Amino acid sequence: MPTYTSLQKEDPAVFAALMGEIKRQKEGVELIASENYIFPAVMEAMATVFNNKYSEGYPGKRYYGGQEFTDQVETLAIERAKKLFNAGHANVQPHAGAPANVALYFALLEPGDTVMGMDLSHGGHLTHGHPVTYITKIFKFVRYKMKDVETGEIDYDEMLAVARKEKPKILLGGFSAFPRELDYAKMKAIAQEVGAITVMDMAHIAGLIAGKQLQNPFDHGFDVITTTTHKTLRGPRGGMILTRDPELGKKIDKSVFPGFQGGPIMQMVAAKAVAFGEALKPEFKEYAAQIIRNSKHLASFFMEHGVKLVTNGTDNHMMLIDCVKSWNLGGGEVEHLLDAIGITLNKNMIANDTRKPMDPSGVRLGTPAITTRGMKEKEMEILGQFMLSAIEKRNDEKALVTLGGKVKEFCLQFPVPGIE
Ligand code: DSN
Repeated sequence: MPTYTSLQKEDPAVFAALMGEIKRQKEGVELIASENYIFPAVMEAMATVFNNKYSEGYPGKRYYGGQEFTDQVETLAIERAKKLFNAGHANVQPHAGAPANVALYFALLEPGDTVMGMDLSHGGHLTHGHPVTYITKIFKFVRYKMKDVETGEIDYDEMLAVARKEKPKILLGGFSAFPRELDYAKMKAIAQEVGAITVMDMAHIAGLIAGKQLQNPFDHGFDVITTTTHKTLRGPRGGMILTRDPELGKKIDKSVFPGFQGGPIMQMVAAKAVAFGEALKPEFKEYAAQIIRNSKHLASFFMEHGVKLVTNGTDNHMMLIDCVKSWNLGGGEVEHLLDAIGITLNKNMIANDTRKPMDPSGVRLGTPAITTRGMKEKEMEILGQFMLSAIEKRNDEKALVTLGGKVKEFCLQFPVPGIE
């Protein structure tokens, strides 16, 4: 672990908060499906003097001098990203996932154009056109949904019917709360019929695609992929846009800079290069496979113990529990209860939820972070049992304190990379 000597001396208040967070991460179980522990080498790359450099433009075409090494590092990130996802073009400058998606909309659309994405209550993401986001003032968003919430099957017939009617310019795949795979080939066929560009926001599953455990949308003819780099990929917080089409690549580059962003955050670009290098190593495939094995195992454990999972299982790293059907509790209550014993997950709306976003029926959980700590199937059962015990003993404060102690003791056996 870094020593943080200067930080401790110059800013004890921030140092104290950092020490608190390190302790929290070591002693607790991280089940938020979008979170992970970054590779130690990625963390080192983030805290570097690349921060000091302005590098507007792209490698070989910058506005300021002194770019020998920023060009090197951005080129490494681009080439590794292309290799990892079998893409022809990569823009590694988006500061995060939301800016990547917004820059992409502006690259491909005119104001008033239509995007068709997954219904937000069925697992879609805020940046796919939630009414609270400003992009909905500029573009129109229409929806597709699951046909069967018991299996998670998307209603592709309805998708085709709506696409014929609405003529979207983009048919968008991707989600933040959907435990199943999309049928990319079907989506591509629908998009082709109505003349739409196919885009997949793979943020949640990027590491599972990089590790060859889930399908790559490019293999089914998708035109563009957007992603974050810090979830299953274990990279720095940031975004990326990939395509195989050189003309789309030019539009995307122009949209990211100068259309939407200013200077790239070059230490994050360096860290992305390191993360992609890690994901190209053979052992990353085994890591990605273990994430899914853990997720399926925990899902089966829950279902064997009478817990109702939305879509009755999972194909990826995450699952959604219907807390009302499982225990007659709200998702917020379950989140709060588990937080108290050191297990972190998030309340989440479920499909056709009758409750409100701040008090929904479900919780979402995922296995990327616990897999990074080295936990396997046996540990999934221990964790699942901790959760069920907490729910069973929710009115017994003393029992919960004892349980919290056991969770901490269990966690400390699995070091967090980079802060051992
Ligand atoms: N906040 C992330 C998630 O939890 O899915 C994505 O925006």
